[in-house]
Amino acid sequence: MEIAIAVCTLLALSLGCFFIRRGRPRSAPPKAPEATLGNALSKTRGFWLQGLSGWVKRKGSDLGGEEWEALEETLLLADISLSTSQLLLKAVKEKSLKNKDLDLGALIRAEVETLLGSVQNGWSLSGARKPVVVSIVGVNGVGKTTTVGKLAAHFSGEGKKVLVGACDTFRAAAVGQLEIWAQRAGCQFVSGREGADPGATAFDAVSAGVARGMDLVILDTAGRLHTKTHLMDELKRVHKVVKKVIPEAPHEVWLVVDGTMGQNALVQAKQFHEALSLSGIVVTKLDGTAKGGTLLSIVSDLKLGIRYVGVGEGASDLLPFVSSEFAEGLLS
Ligand SMILES: Nc1nc2c(ncn2[C@@H]2O[C@H](COP(=O)(O)OP(=O)(O)O)[C@@H](O)[C@H]2O)c(=O)[nH]1
Ligand SMILES: [Mg+2]
Repeated sequence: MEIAIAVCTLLALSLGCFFIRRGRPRSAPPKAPEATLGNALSKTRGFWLQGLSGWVKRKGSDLGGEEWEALEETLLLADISLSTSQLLLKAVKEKSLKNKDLDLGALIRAEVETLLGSVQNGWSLSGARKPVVVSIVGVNGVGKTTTVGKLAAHFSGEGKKVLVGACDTFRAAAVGQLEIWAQRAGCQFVSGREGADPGATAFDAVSAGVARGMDLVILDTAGRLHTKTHLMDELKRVHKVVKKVIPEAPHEVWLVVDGTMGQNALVQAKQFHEALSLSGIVVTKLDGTAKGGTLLSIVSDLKLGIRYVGVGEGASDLLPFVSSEFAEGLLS
């Protein structure tokens, strides 16, 4: 008897659960946030607004010397170099005396935008030269191959003829990784054998780019530490070889830096720029970091434009850099 009651109770309970579940509206799977600069900066913004929370509503004209120093320290903690934070605050101080009504939050945001706008950011593929050769350089693991793949997908999607060259011939896996991106992007692909000379591969890729009438040739190079002189020399050689095909090439040399690295990204940018005379920067992994402020120092200290930012691992997670959007995303 007792067993029968227990079985009936269990049955009733499970039936009840079944109907309650069915009755409940199904919740939609969580939607990934849209790939925008503002969304990618959410962690950095949180970090900045937290650090600056005591300041943003204040007026610059009310601040004493020690308070300006404390504000400078706050900016240093937000991954801004000393020279950049001094430059920024000097301008903020001057403007706050002229515009006594404006609070520090508005003034800092305006200065961030001015500072970022002082260089040429973003990029467009102009039709005048054909093919345009872009060399992608940087240390290991920063996202070079992924960026090459995203760029190929973007410009192929615009109807441009794109060829990618796998000059990272140290590892077979690196060549294979780029080949997969090229297949997905529907673009052309040139590689050397594993262990082939990266200069020879670059030569082949650019020659094929000319012969096949490509609009854009993107060279993916092997990662190297900025401190290893012989590896930096190798990159110089790769660029020299490319000039045998097109004397002005590579037209663009972009350093990819990992946005999560903070001030170390600035150190890398300085040394790569000294060795190779960069024409622009791509900052990746901005989606997962609170260290987006580093970007300001790269622009301000090195006068290098930010071409694109990586905001995820997918093909469409590459955004052109727009200084006003960045300033708003940082401090809105
Ligand atoms: N979250 C995120 N991950 C990225 C981004 N760019 C690259 N990655 C990841 O970083 C790792 C290294 O990328 P890879 O392109 O192989 O770096 P490489 O060694 O410089 O060529 C891979 O797991 C990529 O998926 C980005 O913008 N955001
Ligand atoms: Mg790679």
